[in-house]
Amino acid sequence: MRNVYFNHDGSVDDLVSLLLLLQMPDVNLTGVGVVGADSYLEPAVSASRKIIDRFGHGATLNVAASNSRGVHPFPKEWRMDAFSLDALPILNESGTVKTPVASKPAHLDLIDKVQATTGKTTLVMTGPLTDLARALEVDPTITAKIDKLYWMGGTFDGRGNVAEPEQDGTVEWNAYWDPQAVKTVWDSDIAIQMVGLESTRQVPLTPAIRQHWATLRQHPALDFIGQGYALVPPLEHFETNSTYFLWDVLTTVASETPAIVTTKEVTSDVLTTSPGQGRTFEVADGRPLTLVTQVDHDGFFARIDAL
Ligand code: AGV
Ligand code: CA
Repeated sequence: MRNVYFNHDGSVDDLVSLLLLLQMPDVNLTGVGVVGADSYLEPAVSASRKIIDRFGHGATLNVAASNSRGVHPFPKEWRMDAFSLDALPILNESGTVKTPVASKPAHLDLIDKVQATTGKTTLVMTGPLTDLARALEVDPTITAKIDKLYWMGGTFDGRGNVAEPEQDGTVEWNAYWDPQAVKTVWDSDIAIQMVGLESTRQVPLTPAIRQHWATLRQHPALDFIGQGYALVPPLEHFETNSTYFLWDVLTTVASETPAIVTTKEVTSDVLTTSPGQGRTFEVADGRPLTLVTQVDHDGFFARIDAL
């Protein structure tokens, strides 16, 4: 069993990632933190609690709400999805929510859970790195108890996904929300596996994969996945700013099933000045990390079905 602490930011693929972590037989989920970055905080926390109730196989967890604030806010239209997901009937059948909210904010909850867990903890983070950066400032000794960080964010190919003024098109959104947090985590000695846009571009949401999930909707977990991904636009005729990829789900599944990805070691740094704030780039003598480069597309989707 591997201890995993999950910190996410409430978009559809973040919440599907939570569901999948709860299905992994070799994962002992020790805690969940939620930051209202690519979501509003209240519905993202609420949906997380309901997912644990409905799909957690009796896991006794609580959900920590973050009080972190970003530098560059996500578009409101994207953040609204958490309200729809939280309202899906499949999460609201029982009419009550059992999984409690943790007493401390997410960055302090992360410290508490990592320190209280016997052995090391793997961190899976599918939003900005703010809570981890703040945790490192409060208690730098947590690094001794962190096995590895799996992070969805950044990109090394110069093709960002932030279409906003005052940036240069090279930056990924989770890094852009809080560039300094990425730098703080890069300056720590935590081992990092990074899933950036060069690999997530290989797993777009498509009408075909939606259709596949539709045929499996007699399984409640796959029904939930299909309902969730009905809220966001697929890659159909051409890629737009809103086209949805399985960014976070790839990160989460690759943390448990490494065989679905190919990786390489890179050394890198993070830009914290404008334009290009949040850009991750390769540099000799930089911070070492493991970068996911290629995805076994069919193996990845098959693993989701099997969980
Ligand atoms: O940059 C990818 C990150 C992932 O953690 N998020 C969405 C995933 O949860 C931000 C994002 C980029 N493009 C988006 C995003 C889009 N078209 N819709 C919603 N969120
Ligand atoms: Ca996310």
